[in-house]
Amino acid sequence: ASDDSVVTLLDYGAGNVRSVRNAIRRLGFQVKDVQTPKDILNANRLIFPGVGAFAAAMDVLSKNGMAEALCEYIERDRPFLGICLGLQLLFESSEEKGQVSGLGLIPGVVGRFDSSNGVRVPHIGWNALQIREDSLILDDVGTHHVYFVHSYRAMPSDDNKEWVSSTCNYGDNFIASVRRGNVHAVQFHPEKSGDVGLSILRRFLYPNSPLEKKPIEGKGSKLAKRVIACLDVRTNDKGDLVVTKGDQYDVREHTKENEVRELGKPVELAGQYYTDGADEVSFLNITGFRDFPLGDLPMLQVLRYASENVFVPLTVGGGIRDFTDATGRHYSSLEVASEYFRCGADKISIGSDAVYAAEEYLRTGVKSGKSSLEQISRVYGNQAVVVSVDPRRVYVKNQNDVKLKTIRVTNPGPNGEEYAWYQCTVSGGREGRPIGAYELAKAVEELGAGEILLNCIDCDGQGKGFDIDLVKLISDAVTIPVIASSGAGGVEHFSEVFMKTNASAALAAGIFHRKEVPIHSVKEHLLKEGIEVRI
Ligand code: 1PR
Repeated sequence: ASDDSVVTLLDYGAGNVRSVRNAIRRLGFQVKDVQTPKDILNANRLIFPGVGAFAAAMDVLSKNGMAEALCEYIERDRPFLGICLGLQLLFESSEEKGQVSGLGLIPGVVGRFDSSNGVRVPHIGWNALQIREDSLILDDVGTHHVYFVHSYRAMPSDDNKEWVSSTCNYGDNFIASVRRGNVHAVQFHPEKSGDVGLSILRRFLYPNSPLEKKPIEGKGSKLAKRVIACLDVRTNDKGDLVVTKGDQYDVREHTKENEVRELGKPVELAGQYYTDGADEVSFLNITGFRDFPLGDLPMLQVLRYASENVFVPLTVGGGIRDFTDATGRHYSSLEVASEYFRCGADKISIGSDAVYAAEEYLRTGVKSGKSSLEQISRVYGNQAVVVSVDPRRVYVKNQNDVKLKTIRVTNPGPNGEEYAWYQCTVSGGREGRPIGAYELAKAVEELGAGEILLNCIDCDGQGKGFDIDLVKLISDAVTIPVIASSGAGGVEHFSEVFMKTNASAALAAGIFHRKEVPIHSVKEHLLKEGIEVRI
C-alpha cells in the first residue's frame, strides 16, 4: 500500500479500538499499528483513540517513549486526530485518580462532571455541538448529534481558547473538540456517531476534499433521549444462532414442537437497525447463563461482523462471569468481557452475576473488588459496564409487609393490593432472589456500573407500555443513566416513558423485529412531542 492510503493507529491495548479500525477501513484506508516511537514520528496521519483510564494511559506512553514522540509529532503540526482520552491526554493534567500529569500541550485540567449540577454521570449519549467556524473536520456536522461516553471533561478558558473548535453543554459547557493547524482532537466518538461521525473521519483523512454545501451553524442541544434496538439471541434447536423474542421471557412457540421462536439473523438485523436510525444496538445472549460464552464462537463472530457495519455503540450481554470449562481451565469474567470488547463490543452487560455481587455487598457492607462488575469497570471504566436487571412485580397489601423498598402502584394487583416491590431474578427470570430492583440499582451504582438496563418480566413482549412505576422508581434512585425496557407497543409508549420518568433511553425488541413500528417513526413522534432525539 502506498503511504497515502495508510493511517497509523496508536493502540496501547487498553480497550476496544476495533470500531475505529473498522471505520478507517470503511473509508478506504489501511491501518498500520504503532510499534515504536519512530512509527509515530514517521506517520503520514496518526489517529489516537484513547481508551481506559488517564493515569494508566500516561504510564504506558511515558514508559515506552511514546509520550515524547507524540509531543514532537504534534509540535511539528503533523496530521493528528485524538479521540476521547486521546483529547484529554493533550491537556496539562487530569483529576482522574488524584492529580496526574498529561502531555501538557493544551492549557487546562481535565475534571469530573459534577452530578450535583443535575446531570447523570457518565455522560452517555448524543448531543449537538456549538461549532467554531474553522473547525474543518466538523464542517459537515452542523446541527447533527454526535455520540459521547465519558465521565471527565476539559473546560474552555482564556488560556486554551485558540485551541477550542467546539463545545457541548452537559451541566457545564465543556470542550467537545480542539484544533490547531493539522492537529485535531474530539471528546466524542466519531467512529460511533453514525454517518455524521464517518464524515468527520473522512474530512480528517481527505482534508482537501471540497465541501458539498456551506457548513451549517451548530447551536448545541440538550442530551438526546436514545432509542435502542435489542436483539435477544440464542441457538435454536438446530444449533444456529438466531434472534428470538419472548413473552414474559418465554421464547418457545406454544406448538407441539415447542420450538424456539425465530425472528431473524443477528448480523442482518443489527445492520438493518443501524440504517433505520437506532442510537445503539444491544445483543443479549439469553442462554449465556448456562453455556460458556467463549465456547459460543458464533456469538463472537456475530459481534465481529456486526461491528464492521454498525457505527453506533454495541452492547453485548449474557454469561459474563467466572467460568471453569470441562477441561478444568478457569476463565475470569474479565477475560470473557475482554474477548467481547476485542470482538467489537463497546459496552458489556451483566445480569445474574451483578445480582449475586449486589447481594454480597449488601450482606457484608464491603466492596470485595472481586466481582465481575468491579473488575471490569476498574479496567475498562464504568461507562463500559451496563447492569441488566430482570425484575418481576410482587404485590403486597401493606407497605411494610417486606423489608425491601415498596411503592404504591398505579394499577392495584389482582387482589386489590396497592403496593408492590420488584424482585430481581437470575438465569433469565428462572430464579427469584431476595433483593429488590431498587436495592440492586443503588448497590451496583456503588460497585461501578455505568448504566442500568431495566427490563420488566411482567411487561416483556406485552406491547402495553413500559412499567412507568418501576422506571420512575429506579431512575430517581440512581445518578447513572437508566434504559427503560420491556413493553413498548407503539410510539406513544416512548414519549410516555420520557415524559413521566427520568429514563435516558428506551429499548424495544418485538415491535422492531415484527416491523410493526419503524425506528424513524418513534423518533419523529418524539420530536413532535418536543423531546430531543437524534434524527
Ligand atoms: O444473566 O448475565 O447471563 O445475562 C442474561 C441476559 O439475557 C440478561 O440481560 C437478561 O435480561 C437476558 N435474558 C435472559 N433470558 C431472557 C429471556 O427473554 N428469556 N431476555 C432474556 C431479556 C428482555 C429484553 C427485551 C425487552 C424488550 N429480554 O432484552 O428485549 O424486554 O422486549 P419488548 O420490546 O419486546 O417488550 P446473564
